[in-house]
Amino acid sequence: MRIAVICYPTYGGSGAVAADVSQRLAERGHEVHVVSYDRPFRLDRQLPNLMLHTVEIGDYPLFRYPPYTLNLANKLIELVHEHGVEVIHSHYAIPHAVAAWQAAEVVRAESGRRVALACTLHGTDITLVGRERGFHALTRFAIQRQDLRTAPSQWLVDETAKHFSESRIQVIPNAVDTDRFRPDPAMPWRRNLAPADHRVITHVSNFRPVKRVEEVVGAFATLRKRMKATLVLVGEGPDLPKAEELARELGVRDDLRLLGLQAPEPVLQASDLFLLPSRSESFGLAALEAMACGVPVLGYHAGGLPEVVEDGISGVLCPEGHDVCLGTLAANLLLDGDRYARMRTAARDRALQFAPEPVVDAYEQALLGLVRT
Ligand code: GMT
Repeated sequence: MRIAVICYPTYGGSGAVAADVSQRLAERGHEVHVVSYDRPFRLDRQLPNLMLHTVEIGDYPLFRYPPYTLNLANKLIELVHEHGVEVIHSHYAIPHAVAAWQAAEVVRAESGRRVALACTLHGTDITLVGRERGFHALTRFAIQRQDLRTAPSQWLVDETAKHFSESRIQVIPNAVDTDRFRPDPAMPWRRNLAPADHRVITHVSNFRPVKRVEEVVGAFATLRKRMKATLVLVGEGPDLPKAEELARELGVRDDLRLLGLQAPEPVLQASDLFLLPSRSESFGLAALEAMACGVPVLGYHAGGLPEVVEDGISGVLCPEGHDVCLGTLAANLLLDGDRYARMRTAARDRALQFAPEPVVDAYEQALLGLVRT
């Protein structure tokens, strides 16, 4: 199969999934053309049949806002003509699904050739951005015009049905590379993250409002009253200054470590707990990566997280918005050594159920089904 994969290159779940699936499909012999405006952060394999095409962006002075979607559609048309691309797979609907549809229409009108369209809905394209009035009508149209739609959780399928009148969506969960994300008893980073008598509580994200960083800090401050602990934040984003400000207000600034952009594995391997208090996380790839390292996750009964974290077994879920509950139950867990040890094992076991091979099988079969029809 010859496939073009469109994704965002920036730190975030959709780019990570797109890069991982692209590389694994290429390893299986498919010709994969990744299309983005920069190199996706996890696209690090060199394979002769895996190509990256960056989209050149028009900068004519007349354009106050460069028309990226048009440049992207144009690039896709070129790829179909030059490489015989048979399927365009958009990761994140906006604007990728629209550009893919435009390209397919142009190719069909000019050469009568049919290019199949697939789109993986990831989260905020459905729950937030796609629902904005300025995007909704076109996003709904483009999603409905795809030949295949996938989403990482049943929860996101239901949200799409509710807000975009589209329910023909296959659930294909996120996967985690359990060799790369694995417990490391040596914990080489532990010493540098926090004093030896502290517990290490971690949150990894792009610090957008949807991540509720204030509730990460709130939960940590509750826990901190019961034990010595350090809150380690990995990543960058608009709400990161809020975290620092609130930590200062709550008197825990000295126990906050901001690591910026880092590969998360060594931090997770040195962590005791992972906090993810989003209200509308479609899946929670960051949580799955923590679990693969043997780190129990604390979050809410909200979004797709309960499809990943089993409450009381591989993590703990609180009612939505109750960060005091998160902090209290986190402290209770850490103070109960036996239960905590069982939960570490269960977190890793749960993550093993999201191994890459079956997930890539599901993508491969679904995409091949489009080419064969
Ligand atoms: O930042 C991104 O790349 C996309 C982001 C989003 O805003 O939709 O992440 C989503 O996609 C991931 C991979 O499928 C999921 O694991 C995340 O839960 C999801 N994020 C949200 O739904 C907030």
